[in-house]
Amino acid sequence: MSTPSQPPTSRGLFIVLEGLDRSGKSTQCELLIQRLQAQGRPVKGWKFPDRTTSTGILIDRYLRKEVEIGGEDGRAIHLLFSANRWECSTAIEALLASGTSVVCDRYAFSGLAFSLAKGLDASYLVPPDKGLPLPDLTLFLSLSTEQTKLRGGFGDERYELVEFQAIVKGKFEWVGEEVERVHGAGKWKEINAGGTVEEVKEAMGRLIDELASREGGGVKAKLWT
Ligand code: NYM
Ligand code: MG
Repeated sequence: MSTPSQPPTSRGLFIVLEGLDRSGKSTQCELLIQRLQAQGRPVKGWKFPDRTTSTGILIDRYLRKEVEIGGEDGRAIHLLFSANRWECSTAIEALLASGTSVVCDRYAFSGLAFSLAKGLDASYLVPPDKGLPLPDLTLFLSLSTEQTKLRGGFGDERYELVEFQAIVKGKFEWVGEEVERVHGAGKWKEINAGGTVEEVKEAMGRLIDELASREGGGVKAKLWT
């Protein structure tokens, strides 16, 4: 007699939140994790740069301006940010495969937007991230430069300057178009982050519920391929 077969575990959803500094990503990641948990989905939060890994410790020191990595030329640090993602990619892939959803605070799209803002070329920046797990959905929390200024509260880390963030914002727009060009419409959604915490949470929740009802589980695919 054959044993009853187990229903196949559905793959977890891979959801990324992107946006400028101070756009409310970290708060919304937390709220999204709670929402998915309440729906009975196993879920884990992740954050890039992951400052806890070997490369992440160095990146953390770079961002806090304790060390220089390649100076004005942004290529070395770009590769390090990418290496930081690769360092975690096997663990993320394993979580997704085992049915755990992953909600990620920044990913390769920040890597691309911030390095483009330094003047580097996409043809150099994209290849290192090629083949990383592809998010099922990336939500871009969009805030005007004026609103960013009003929120203030920028820290002392590198890049936390209103002028630079304005350049990054423009680059994120291009990155979003590129995601849709390569991976199809619907993989990148912009959310107005100018509303209240509750409003942003509801707008995001609607998109995630729609995604979950459409896909059930996530879809295995690779970034930029
Ligand atoms: N950042 C983040 C990059 O420049 N490249 C990357 O690949 C990633 C993931 O690091 N200003 C920048 C964006 C942020 C900074 O992020 C640190 P956070 O979310 O403040 O820890
Ligand atoms: Mg920050």
